[in-house]
Amino acid sequence: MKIENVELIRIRMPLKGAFRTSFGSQSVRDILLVHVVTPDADGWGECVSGEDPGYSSEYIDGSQDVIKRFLLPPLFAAENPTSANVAELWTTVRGHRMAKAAVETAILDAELRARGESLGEHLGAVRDRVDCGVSIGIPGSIPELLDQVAGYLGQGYVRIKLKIEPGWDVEAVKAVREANPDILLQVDANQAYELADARHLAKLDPFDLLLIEQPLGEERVRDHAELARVVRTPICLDESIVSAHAAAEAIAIGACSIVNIKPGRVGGYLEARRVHDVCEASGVPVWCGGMLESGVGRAANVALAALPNFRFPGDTSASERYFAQDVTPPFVLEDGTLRVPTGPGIGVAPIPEVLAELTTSREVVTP
Ligand code: NPG
Repeated sequence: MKIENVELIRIRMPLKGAFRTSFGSQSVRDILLVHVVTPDADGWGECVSGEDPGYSSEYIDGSQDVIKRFLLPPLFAAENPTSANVAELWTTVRGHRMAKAAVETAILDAELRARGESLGEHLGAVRDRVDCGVSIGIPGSIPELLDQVAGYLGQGYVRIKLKIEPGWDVEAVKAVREANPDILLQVDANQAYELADARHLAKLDPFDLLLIEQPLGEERVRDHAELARVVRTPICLDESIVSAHAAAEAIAIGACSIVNIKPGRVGGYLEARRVHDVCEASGVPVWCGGMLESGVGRAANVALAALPNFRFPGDTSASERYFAQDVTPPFVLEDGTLRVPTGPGIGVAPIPEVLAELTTSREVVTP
């Protein structure tokens, strides 16, 4: 498909409350939207890299630079760039999966809009609503945490995820579990522990957690397999799983029994589907992670989460959990679920006036 130009739009979206994790605290999202313009249709993608390289090595200014200097030129030079062949056009660009995912998604969205097919249909969605959980950052105190948990359960969220780090783990989990004996509960450490903490992490076992997510470093895949021998709570990997190949290897050595899929982290929705398939073939359930996306990224995540092997509720919360004003029409929680968009492509687009209001910079890249 011929690409006329690509707009790189930065939007500033204040979060309703600060979101603190073991790798930092965020109160505003600085989001890069990729808008691909073709003669047949426009397409949108959201780049999920953070303002700083705290979650992974990617960061938003770097992503924008890579897109402009290394990802777009081969697309403009290609005869017929499509979502199916962009990966081949980028074989000389190592890593930068979040940047690649944003551009690939915008191209895929344009293709699907041009032929009137939804992303859900394209990926193989099997349900029209997805179960939603909520991820709670590290708060100031246990009473504050309990209040937040009660508030989200009251809104209908069907699963709670607590961020943990050394010094904020067993006590917090115990308090939440005692106050809510029957809820689906899980924790996420974002790499904050060492294998030497195995016995300490095993203290979470009595609290019947669905899973513990990425307790050890991204590259410590074998150590996760060791940890899984000491801890009874199922180990889920996030940061370590950067591709379908990485998923297959981690599963093969027993490093995880559940996988969090984030399309940005693996380089796009097509690779995300391959991760899904590899896990399914191994009997490993997956769930959809979140990166505090605007409605643009959320729409595509919800479509992905409708695939059959997404067996746990995702970090796919409603727009109002994050923002006073989303850039698209808001995603609204209904009975603990979000509806999978059915319109062509990702099924939503930024509302022009809201987009204009939130925009902090706009760059048009032409062939
Ligand atoms: O609801 O989108 C959400 C947030 C879910 O906890 C969440 N995301 O490590 O998984 C994570 C974490 C994250 C947020 C990671 C922002 C990177 C950036």
